[in-house]
Amino acid sequence: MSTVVYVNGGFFPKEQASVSVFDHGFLYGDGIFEGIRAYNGRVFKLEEHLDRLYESAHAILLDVPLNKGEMREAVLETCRRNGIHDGYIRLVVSRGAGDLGLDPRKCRRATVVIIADTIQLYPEELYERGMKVATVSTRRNSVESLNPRIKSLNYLNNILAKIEANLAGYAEVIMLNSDGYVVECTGDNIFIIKNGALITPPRHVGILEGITRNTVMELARERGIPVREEVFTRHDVWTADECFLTGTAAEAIPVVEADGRIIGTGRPGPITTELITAFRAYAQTRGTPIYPGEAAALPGARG
Ligand code: PXG
Repeated sequence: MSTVVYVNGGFFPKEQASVSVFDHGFLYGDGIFEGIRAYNGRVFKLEEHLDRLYESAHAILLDVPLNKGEMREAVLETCRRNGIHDGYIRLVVSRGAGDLGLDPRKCRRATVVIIADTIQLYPEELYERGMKVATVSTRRNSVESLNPRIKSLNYLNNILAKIEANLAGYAEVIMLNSDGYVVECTGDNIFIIKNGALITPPRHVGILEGITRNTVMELARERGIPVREEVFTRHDVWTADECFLTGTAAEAIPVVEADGRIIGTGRPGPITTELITAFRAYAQTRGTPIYPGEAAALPGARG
């Protein structure tokens, strides 16, 4: 089945799917997006992704030309037309075509693009052995200038960090905020485990409030694992019992070394392993059915 892309209400073969070069998403990174997963014929946490998208839109005064219900249906229909059961959905809303000035009021109508494709997974070996990370010198955007809670099309901050990661040979890297606290990675949230408690930075210090993050925190609480949202430093990562990252692409992935310091035993720890197992089971059985007829035959509920 060849890929078709949703653009402003129509479906186009991917070679013909295009937007204007005057779109302010292209000219200025003025817009927002979501990266969403489908597992086993269901869109994972679709409502949470739609809520975050519309909150980002509200924060940048962007009028999304579809309401949430229409957007939900457009996402599901894009999945259906591409025969997606397990895959990755990229939902983009940009400011739309305007002139060469940066004034968003010149853009008459926002552009909506939905791509549903398959996803390249990290090798399973990395989940079994754990990954090594390092801290980069590029600081995460400050809350006062471009709040990381807005999932904006302006990802240069993260890309600069990713370039540092590539140059140093790391798959993912830790970013600090301007106060020197650990906040997140280029495309993942970070967790440490200390004395049996799960700790992650609070959302006001400059993070994207990850949907995978929130799911893992909920799964931990259900299992009686204490969960705390607290600021911490690199020292706390180096001296943690366990560490892992979460994100739509990575799911939950163990970290066994940071800045050359071995974390815990140097192997994925028991709480990390328990939460990764729980997350995978949860993701396989929850979500909005793409093909309602098929879903009736599967266990689990919408949500
Ligand atoms: N922090 C940042 C900066 C992100 O970009 C996350 C945390 C995790 O959030 P979610 O809601 O996904 O748990 C992200 C998400 C990609 C890709 O292609 C990146 C993300 C999501 C999907 C795909 O690199 N980043």
